Amino acid sequence: MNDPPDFRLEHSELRGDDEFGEFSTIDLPYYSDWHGSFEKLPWATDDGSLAQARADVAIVGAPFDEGVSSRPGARFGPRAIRMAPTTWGSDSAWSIQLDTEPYTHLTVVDAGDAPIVPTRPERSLRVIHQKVSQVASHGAIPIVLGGDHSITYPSGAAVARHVWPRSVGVLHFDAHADTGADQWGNLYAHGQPMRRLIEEGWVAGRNFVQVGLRGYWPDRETFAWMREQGFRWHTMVEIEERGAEAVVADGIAEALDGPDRIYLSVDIDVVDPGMAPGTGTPESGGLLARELLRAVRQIVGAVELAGMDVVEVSPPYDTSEITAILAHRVVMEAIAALAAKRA
Ligand SMILES: [Mn+2]
Repeated sequence: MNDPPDFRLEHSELRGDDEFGEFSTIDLPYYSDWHGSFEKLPWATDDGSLAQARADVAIVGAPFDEGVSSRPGARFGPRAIRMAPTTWGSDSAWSIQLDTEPYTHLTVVDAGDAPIVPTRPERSLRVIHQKVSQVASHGAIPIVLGGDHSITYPSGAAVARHVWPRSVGVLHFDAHADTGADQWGNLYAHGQPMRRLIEEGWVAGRNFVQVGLRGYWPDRETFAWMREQGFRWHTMVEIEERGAEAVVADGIAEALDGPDRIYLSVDIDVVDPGMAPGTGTPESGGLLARELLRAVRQIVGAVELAGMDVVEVSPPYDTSEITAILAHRVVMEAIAALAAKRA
């Protein structure tokens, strides 16, 4: 049996002894943790409470935006998504789309934020890896609220490590491929996470499927590298021509061509900036909000979900909480689709 790959950041010489427990909740930055939980769900933030909760799903915040290449602010994403307005009390939530009560069939907790502090990006990515690993080790499916897209590298690696030696396919919704070699010399910024996951061996290139690509980045060489790795991608042009549902059905089959479970990564900039303005690198001509929500139901209803993230919500650029609400509903659709399968 092969050993799981190496999570390269763990070998940094600058790594402290107990980074994860280094700061108390009170010492963490003001935008982290101790605001309201997602959907007012119970907190289960440590091993004891996670063991007791025996949750099916655990929300994890990753308030990190030191990987952005353009406009920052995604560190405020977890707080905004948790606080997005709803019209229901969480106990009585009822999915009209799926005809189910999400919290009747599923135990969901909020595991709080990974203990991230600003100015130490590599440490932040390590503690995200540790937090997602912790949640998964207690049997809960982690749903990570970003944060910029850098967090998919430590989060996806943690989920892949947890299911090892079985493997995950990745479904990645994004305007951008995020497969750049480096960003101004940084290997771990938000344009690089997918390349790190492939290079370190957490996911096979042929099971890495991207949906919604458009615009002018990355460049031709990067797409050539993706082709060499066996990546499959579906551009917005293809979605315009074939429709989102048919494209997503192909994506599911490609991601599961080998692996038996899925890591779903949703960059909110896959949606048109008109419906998701609060993001750092908007790209015109994206999905409709309803197409993304339908895709999440389609995917989670059809596959075994091993982990998920929703990233790149940048509240300083948001208007009327439009983007935070959409990200919140993306999470709700996943929870409701998991519940509908249980019902
Ligand atoms: Mn992205």
